[in-house]
Amino acid sequence: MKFAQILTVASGSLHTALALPSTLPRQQTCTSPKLRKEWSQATAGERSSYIQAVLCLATKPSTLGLPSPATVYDDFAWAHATLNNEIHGVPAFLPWHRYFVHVYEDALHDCGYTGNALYWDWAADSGAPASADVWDPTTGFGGNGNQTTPSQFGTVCVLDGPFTVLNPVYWNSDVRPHCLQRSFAEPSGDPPVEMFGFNYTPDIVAQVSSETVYDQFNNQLENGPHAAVHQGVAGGFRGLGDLGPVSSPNDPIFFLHHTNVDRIWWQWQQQDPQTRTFAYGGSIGENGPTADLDDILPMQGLAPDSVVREYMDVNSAHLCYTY
Ligand SMILES: *[C@@H]1O[C@H](CO)[C@@H](O)[C@H](O)[C@H]1NC(C)=O
Ligand SMILES: [Cu+2]
Repeated sequence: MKFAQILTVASGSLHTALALPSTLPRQQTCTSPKLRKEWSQATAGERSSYIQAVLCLATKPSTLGLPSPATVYDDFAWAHATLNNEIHGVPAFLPWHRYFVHVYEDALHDCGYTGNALYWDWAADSGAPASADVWDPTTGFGGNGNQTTPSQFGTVCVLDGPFTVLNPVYWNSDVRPHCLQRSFAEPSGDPPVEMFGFNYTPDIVAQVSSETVYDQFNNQLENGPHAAVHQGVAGGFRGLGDLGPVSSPNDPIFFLHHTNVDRIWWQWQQQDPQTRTFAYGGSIGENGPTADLDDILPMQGLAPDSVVREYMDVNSAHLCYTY
């Protein structure tokens, strides 16, 4: 089933996919990789420029031809939502999201940001995630949504910070404009920890990273700590925040979260670069075909479709970054 869907996409976009042939020799090499920093390690100027660029995305009309009032900001949520089955629960989860973060970084550059993608090291903040620097109302992304509201769609609006002005258009792939929604999960467990912090501790990241087989590692990272952060930010009892549904790029924290997921994959690759840089495989869906480095990574027109192989090595000329 999933293979059929992927084939449909592949045949529709064969020409764009071939625009990045993996067999041609590279013209350039990666001599000075760009450093991706943790949010709190970025300078005040970088953080503020990053936030301004995010706001700028929401002022540009959609480049995917989505109907007004959709903006470039919405293009990312829409592309992610419509590709849901091809990019989650599959081996391509990690390389697809690596490509997606890279495309977003380019979009921020088009909006005046000169720094690199930044990440939120949620494991470091897992003891008290709601107090993390990233939620700061003046230097960060603002905090929790309004938790005194009735539990209905669109009521848990973020109350402070730079993103209260946003009006994301999509919820899943439906047109349902709303203010940015967050609903931090209430403290639970013993001792109680908010936002399911106990599910993305440094110990859990270390345990996931001890998996030696790519497919097992990819699965455990996606379904374990990656999913827990989505639920922790969005899954409080007052209602679902924007980081919950498949339109999750609606919450700008998505990209800091996924850059951190990418960093954990990079660290795993670095443990044995010879073997692991191109370590890939597993089946596409239950009893599906075997995943291959030549599988298509569709990008819905945000950027040319590519292939998995192009997004395995961060030292490639077109990625060229480090953590
Ligand atoms: C939060 O929601 C409540 C109930 O809907 C509302 O009365 C209040 O004004 C909201 N708070 C803010 C700061 O918007
Ligand atoms: Cu995703």
